[in-house]
Amino acid sequence: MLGCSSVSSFAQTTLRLWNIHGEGYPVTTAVNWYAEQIAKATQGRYQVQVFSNASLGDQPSAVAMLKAGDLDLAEFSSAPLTEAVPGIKVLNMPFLFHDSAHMFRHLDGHLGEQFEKDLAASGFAVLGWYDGGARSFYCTSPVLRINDLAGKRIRVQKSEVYTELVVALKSTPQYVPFKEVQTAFQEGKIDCAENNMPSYESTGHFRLAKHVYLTDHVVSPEALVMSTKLWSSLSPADRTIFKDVGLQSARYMRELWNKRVAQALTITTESGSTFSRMNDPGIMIRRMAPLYNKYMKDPATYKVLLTIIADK
Ligand code: BDP
Repeated sequence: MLGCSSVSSFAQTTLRLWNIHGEGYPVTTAVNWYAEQIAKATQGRYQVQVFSNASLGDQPSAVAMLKAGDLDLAEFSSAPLTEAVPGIKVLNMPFLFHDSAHMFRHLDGHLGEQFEKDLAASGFAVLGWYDGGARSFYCTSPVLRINDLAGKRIRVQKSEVYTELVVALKSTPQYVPFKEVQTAFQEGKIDCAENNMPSYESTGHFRLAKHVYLTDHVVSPEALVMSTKLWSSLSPADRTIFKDVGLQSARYMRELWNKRVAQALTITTESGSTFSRMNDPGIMIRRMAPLYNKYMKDPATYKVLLTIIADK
């Protein structure tokens, strides 16, 4: 947080917000909107400076910076958050949420409150849950059935659940920072990656890995967060402003998201990507048995899993 006295009678504080995506991506549009609205709602007492495109470092380092108080705000996917807070690991579990609507029914309710408490205890004050959509695999060679993924080097985010998921498919996980995936494809270091369709398109991965295997294996959220260090220094009135505007930005982001998914499908199809949908999800779900067994036994996750499964 940079405190600087302004020429006017009140102090102005500049906050730094980290974001991995480029201009025009739903997350970027929503956090830019957040910055504008915070300036308005606080009559300029707070200015949020948005650093997009991971210009301040990759996601795991941004998580560390936020925890250390070197960053004030960030928009993270659930993978690095689950590394920091084991209780929310279920947010990356394969085939747990059917779709974003199912996920938000939980996140906008009791479960979301519980996750927010867990995250706050680890240094992240959640201001809004954003949509991370449904993730699928895409490869440099055709994938028509699950067994075609076996033996492939698949790029994943550095996270326990994603690693286990790929190992359960008899593939090799490769940890590559998001911004380096394109080069890894170009240099032949990976055969596949997995992501939602807006990221597949916005990163240009679709030009290098044309074969999409539509599995929707993980439906997960992202979150706009503030460091709890900063949060606890705010007045109650300012906390309300930061949270309310955060919730509004999340609603805005979710609307933008749905449009962007459709747009990404059109762009990638027109450029020659091929899509094959997994015919029998049951086969992949059965492959995930080691993960379900593990997290159903883990005291940090089993209650949450049961709550979601009970309300499918
Ligand atoms: C994108 C997320 C981003 C992640 C990225 C990844 O929006 O936060 O860093 O996936 O796979 O969908 O690394």
